[in-house]
Amino acid sequence: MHSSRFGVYDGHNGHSERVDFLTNTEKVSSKRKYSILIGVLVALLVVATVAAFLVWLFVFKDADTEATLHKHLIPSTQLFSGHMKLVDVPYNPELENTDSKEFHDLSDNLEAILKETYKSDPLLKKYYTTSVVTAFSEGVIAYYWSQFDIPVEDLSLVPQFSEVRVLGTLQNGLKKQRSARTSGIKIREITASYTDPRMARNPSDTAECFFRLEAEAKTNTFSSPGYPEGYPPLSRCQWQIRAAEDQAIFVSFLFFDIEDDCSDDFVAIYDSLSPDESQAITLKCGQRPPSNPLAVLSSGNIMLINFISDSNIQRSGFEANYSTIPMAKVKTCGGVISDAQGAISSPLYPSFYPPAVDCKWTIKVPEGKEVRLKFTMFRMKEPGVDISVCHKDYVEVMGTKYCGERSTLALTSTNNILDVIFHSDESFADKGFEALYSAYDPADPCPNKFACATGICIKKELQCDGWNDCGDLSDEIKCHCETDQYSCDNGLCKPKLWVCDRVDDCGDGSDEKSCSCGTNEWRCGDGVCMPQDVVCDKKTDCQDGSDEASCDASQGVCSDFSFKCKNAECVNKVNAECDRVKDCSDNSDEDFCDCGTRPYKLNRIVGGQNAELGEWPWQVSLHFQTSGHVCGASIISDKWLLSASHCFITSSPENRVASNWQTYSGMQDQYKMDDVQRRPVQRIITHPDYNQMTFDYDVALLELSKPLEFTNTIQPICLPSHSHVFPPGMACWVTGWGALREGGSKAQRLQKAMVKIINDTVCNTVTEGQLTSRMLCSGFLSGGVDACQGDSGGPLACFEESGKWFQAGIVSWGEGCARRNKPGVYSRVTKLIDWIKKETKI
Ligand code: 4AZ
Repeated sequence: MHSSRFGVYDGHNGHSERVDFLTNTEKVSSKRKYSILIGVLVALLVVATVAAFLVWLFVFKDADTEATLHKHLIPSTQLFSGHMKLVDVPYNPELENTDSKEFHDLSDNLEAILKETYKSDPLLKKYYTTSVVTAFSEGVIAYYWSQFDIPVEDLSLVPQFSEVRVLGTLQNGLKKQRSARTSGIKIREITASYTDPRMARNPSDTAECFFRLEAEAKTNTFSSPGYPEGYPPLSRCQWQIRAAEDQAIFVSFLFFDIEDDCSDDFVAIYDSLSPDESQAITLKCGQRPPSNPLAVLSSGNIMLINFISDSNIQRSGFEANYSTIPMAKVKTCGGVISDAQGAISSPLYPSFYPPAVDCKWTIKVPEGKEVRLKFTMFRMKEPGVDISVCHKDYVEVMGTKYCGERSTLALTSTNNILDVIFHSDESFADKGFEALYSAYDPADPCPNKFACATGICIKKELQCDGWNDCGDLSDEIKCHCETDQYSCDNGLCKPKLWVCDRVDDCGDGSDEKSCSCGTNEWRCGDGVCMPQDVVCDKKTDCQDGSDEASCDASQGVCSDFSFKCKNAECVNKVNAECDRVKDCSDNSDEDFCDCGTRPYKLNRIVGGQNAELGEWPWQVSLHFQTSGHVCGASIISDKWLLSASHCFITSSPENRVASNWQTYSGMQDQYKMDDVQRRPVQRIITHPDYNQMTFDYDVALLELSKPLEFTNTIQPICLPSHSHVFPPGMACWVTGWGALREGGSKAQRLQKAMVKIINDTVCNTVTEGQLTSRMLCSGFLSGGVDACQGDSGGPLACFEESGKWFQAGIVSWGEGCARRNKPGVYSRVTKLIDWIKKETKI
């Protein structure tokens, strides 16, 4: 039944024939001989077939696979670029013109020298293809690249094509040339560094995307091909920029929108006229908001910009301004400062500092005082730099070098003089730094304030509040713990409610140390111990559902904590939706996942709670009649916003009328409407179970009269599934234009605050039993950070490992704002998601 067509019974007919044949043997003997002959022939045929098969298998098949293999391998091109300093060659401006005879004569000559030099190395000689001199600048400096092509069969040799080998060969060649004292061009210095072959340009090929620009004091503009409609795939463009000898070149990108993966598309900028890695200023891709433009500066009077695109993803490209800045201005930095307070910054801050600059500031305050230096921005990041050594660009203060990216850096001097040294080398530049300095009295460093060990001053109330305000914990050690506080092993005091909540609040684990449950017990997320067999029994035993949250063993079994696929399958994995892993067989866990991402690359400024443009692209401001901003909301699709019912169900029936509301998406500043999309509200849907007394089911949906157009600053946030877990201790962000303090006025600029998810038992205790399962707490029991009036309806956004932002809560209520033991209460989106989906059909 199972295998009747293809299997072992196939020989059945043959067998009966053979029986027939045998039964006829006695009848005709000649017929028998004839049969034997046929048998032998058949046998020979079989042997021949087998032999042919074996020959094919071992000889031709291998050859065939090798050929296929070669088809998949591609020859390798190794490119090295650099510059040469020429001796005794007078500079002729005609050399800048690649069509001139002067250019051709000199470049032909140099290309021949390069070719000749590579001959001394057997490997380089064998695979050498060409060298091209691309430009000359004062000095005289010649810029070149050399190409080596390695065929597929020799790919194993590729690692031997190193910078050391190429440079070594070139330098040996120069030495020989010098000692031979031959006539002709003398090369004094040469560099060679490994270069992406896509960067090689041939100046004589006029069809290529190649531009020569002359920078001047007046600003001029250039842009990528096809801007702003979109650049074509496989673009290879180059801009050679030159300026007068005493001028540096400043390029500022007004608009920058390149594919996100820098291995496909990128802009590479060099402090040279060759794409020499050792003189790269920076390499960038992605999108940049106007608040964080890319602006770079050369150290000399030349700059090279390469634009490479490989991908088919259509992006607008870039538009850039270029101009000159007198070299004297660029390189003049540092000096002696004797003001009591002020600011210093790296040259041209917040533009990139130029390569190859050194500055020294000597801050001198009156005798008896000391200097405090607080960095408000510090970014000097460079690939391959160990930030404990900082051997490339750095800031040096009191013998210590600082580099990389730092969010909190504050230093104090030991006497009345503080030297600050800034150094940038030839390659890679960055934003640099900005720092505030001030004089202080060492006997009373922070009048009426608490002095952190870092030298900064913080409000007295912040000392011993369980929160690290100084940044180095110095405000939290040597504290006398209050009765409601737990005394950590490291001397910190933390609210007792934080003990055994699975978050290491002390930092040394002591608040979570003695909380383990018995050997046969399971510890729920809220610290409660349960018998081990409650885990994955398809029943929720822990209040936070942690006993059922990740049950691999019960794969496919559906519980309240499973992700339910569209085809009714269940996935028992924590936060399966939109995690870029296909868990459902119909992939429905990865459907509708175009959400929760920020298109803009953001600038990270130290401290401050002002949000950056595009940082929270799902945030919406709801304006009521002529009152201006009243509530927040979040974008969940192009037609729907999510907000809180209490914004609409108030004592005034006017609040329920859709036409009384306006929505503003893409807004950062309440008084700036650039790129903001205003949409009237078509329909307000409040939750039928919303309870005005308890704030239970505090959720509302706003249908827009016209869909939003998603942009860099307008994007939807991801909604969590019913089973999504936001564990206690998770750091999430609340945003809004609400009051800056309790009873205070509303913010003009969008504010952001990091708040931590608080476990439900603690939350229920501190809210005196007012918590329902449709609510969650987030904030700090120590107070100080919270949502406030006017933030209502806005999102509590949490960043998941999958790289997407999910909305865990909707700002709902709280006792005052930022009070101790009174965290913010939010509507719990996971408990309201079914209603949201039912109403919006998203
Ligand atoms: C309000 O009145 C409000 N601290 C919102 C949030 C909080 C308090 C009040 C939380 O809209």
